[in-house]
Amino acid sequence: RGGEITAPAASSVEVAAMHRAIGLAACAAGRTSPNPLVGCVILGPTGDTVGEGFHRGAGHMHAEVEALAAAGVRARGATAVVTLEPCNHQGRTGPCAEALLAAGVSRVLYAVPDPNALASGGARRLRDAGVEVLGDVRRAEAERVNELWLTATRLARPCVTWKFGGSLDGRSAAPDGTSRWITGQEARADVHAVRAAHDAILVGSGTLHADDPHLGVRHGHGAPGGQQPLRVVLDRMGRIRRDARVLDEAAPTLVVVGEDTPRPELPERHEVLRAPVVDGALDLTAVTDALYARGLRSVLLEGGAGLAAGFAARGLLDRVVSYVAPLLLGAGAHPVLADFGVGTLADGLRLRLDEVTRLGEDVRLVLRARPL
Ligand code: AOF
Ligand code: ZN
Repeated sequence: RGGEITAPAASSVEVAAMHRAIGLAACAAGRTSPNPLVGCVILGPTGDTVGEGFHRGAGHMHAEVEALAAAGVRARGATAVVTLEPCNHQGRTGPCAEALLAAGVSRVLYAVPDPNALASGGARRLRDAGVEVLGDVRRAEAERVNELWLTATRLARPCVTWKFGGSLDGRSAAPDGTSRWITGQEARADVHAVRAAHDAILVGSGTLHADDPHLGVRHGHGAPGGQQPLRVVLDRMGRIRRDARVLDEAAPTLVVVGEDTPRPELPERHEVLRAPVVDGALDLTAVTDALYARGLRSVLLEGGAGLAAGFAARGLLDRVVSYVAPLLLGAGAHPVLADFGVGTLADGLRLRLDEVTRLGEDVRLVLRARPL
């Protein structure tokens, strides 16, 4: 980094503007995939806000362009505060680095460097043109808002969150299979909000046959204007029943079968995807790769115990959302997670605790596999 202007540290007004920009970014939560949530505030010379904007969804203006449009000529000599490094590429829209330069912005603060190799490089471009550029402003807070997108973009596969409800001793059903209800009403309602934040909800055929789940987001829980997540069923043998609830009209469903499996007959609007089979089971890495290629950036894995173990064994679990009920069922009951090859303590999948929330008599834990 030779030759460029050293940018003075962020002022308290600028830090507050970044906080505001992160709030703006979150306005479009659940609506921007496969794009990130991005917010932008333009500050005039006296620290007054002269423009604001956020990214409303793929194909819409980038946050910087929306904020620049609001600022008009007041962007000249101004400071742009943006939650993601401005892009440097021609994608669905033009490069924001050029838009900032053309508007005459003289200082740019951003929170998170863009991990998307196609779009990154905006900071460099702006510095080279003589703009003061400062990164990592309120970075941890901004990373949190975009956690699913950032994880997906960094790993080049969807961010996978395993959600389960269980007893205090890690059981999802009694020995006779009864499981309604282990967690209380508040926890069950909360699941709909968690689903709404994801691009896809995924289950295996075991769960499908045992519970015949619908997997929809109940009205009132999704973001306004948000779409129903894509429902994905891993059905190695193609045995899904035509009258399964997951094949209703609420939203399209994707049924993933083995490449050697006869094609199941599905009602119109639902789709079949063929995936490679390894050791008799669907190749989960190939499945997640295919979902990423379709533009899905976040997957909520809802069961069952064997499928979750398959994801864990392949290093495909990024986050866990767990609803723990004050109930003991004992070792005869069904475990929430099947064996995934852990023989010794050091092989266990150690998670980092992110959130603990009481929901009625239950506790929701949010954990992640890697630091943010
Ligand atoms: C956004 N909104 O406000 C910013 C983004 O295909 P495009 O043109 O929409 O570009 C998407 C990429 O642009 C995205 O993956 C990210 O790397 C970068 N910045 N994207 O959707 C924004 N600033
Ligand atoms: Zn951009």
